Amino acid sequence: MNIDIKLNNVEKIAEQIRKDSIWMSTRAGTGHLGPALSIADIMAVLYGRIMKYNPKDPSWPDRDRFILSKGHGCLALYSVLAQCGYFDRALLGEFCSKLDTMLPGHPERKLPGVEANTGSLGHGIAIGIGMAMAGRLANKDYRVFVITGDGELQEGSNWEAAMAAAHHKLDNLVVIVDRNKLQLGDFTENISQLEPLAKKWDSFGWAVKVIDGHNIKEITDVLSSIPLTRGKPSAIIASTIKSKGLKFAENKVEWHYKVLTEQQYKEIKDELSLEELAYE
Ligand SMILES: Cc1ncc(C[n+]2csc(CCOP(=O)(O)OP(=O)(O)O)c2C)c(N)n1
Repeated sequence: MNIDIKLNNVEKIAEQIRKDSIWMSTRAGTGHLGPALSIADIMAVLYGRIMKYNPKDPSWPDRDRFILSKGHGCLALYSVLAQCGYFDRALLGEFCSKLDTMLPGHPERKLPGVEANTGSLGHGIAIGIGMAMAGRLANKDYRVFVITGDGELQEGSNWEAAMAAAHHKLDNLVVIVDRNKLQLGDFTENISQLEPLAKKWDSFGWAVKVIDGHNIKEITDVLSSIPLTRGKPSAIIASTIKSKGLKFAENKVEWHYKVLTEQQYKEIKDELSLEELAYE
């Protein structure tokens, strides 16, 4: 089936990702909220404007593939998949609700629309390489999009994968680095320096672009011009703010794995037009 679905209001998709992520994590009393909020705008553009997919046929062979390598940011993925119609929105209420939930704290392929089980950091690019090579072998023109964290890039496996992708000239592979400059317990540059990050990707043979990861136009422009260079994989370093949209949590390390109290939720509920926190 050749269906190319486009949600039409990308700003609204991003806003809904933020609302759903706050709602799901507060309701469950757990989850990685800050890491989901930093990628909301990128996810909205990918699913609203760029990728081709068919929620009615999640395994459609010609679909573009998406891998959330920083699997802990899955609140954003769950929201956007629900918005696309991969499953009923009511399922969002099951986030981390029981052991065998379809929406655990890290994404699993049992949920329609999830292409890879992730959460153990450092594997998404290598999985993406496999998909990109399979596409080429099958003469398909689908693209593979991978979002990694910046702290995640401290895993050596990423650089082994980066070398392989360039060697195989995989210009159907796109890595988007969520450059929010924070990792689990500190700023990345205090733990293990990543800069000059763009030069690193360039020296590994990738075409590189640095963008503002919250500017819908910039994100759209760069993702509309893939491959950035023919014969090279593309690396997009998206400058973002961890917890973007939740003012008091923005750029604060402790919001890596912190959620709102019910009281805090009530206080911001009207300002952000959030849903009631219903528990049934
Ligand atoms: C292999 C592995 N080591 C450690 C962890 C624990 N862990 C979860 S999130 C995280 C920090 C990730 O930081 P970053 O990639 O910058 O993502 P951000 O949360 O800032 O979006 C760590 C170390 C993990 N999930 N996998």
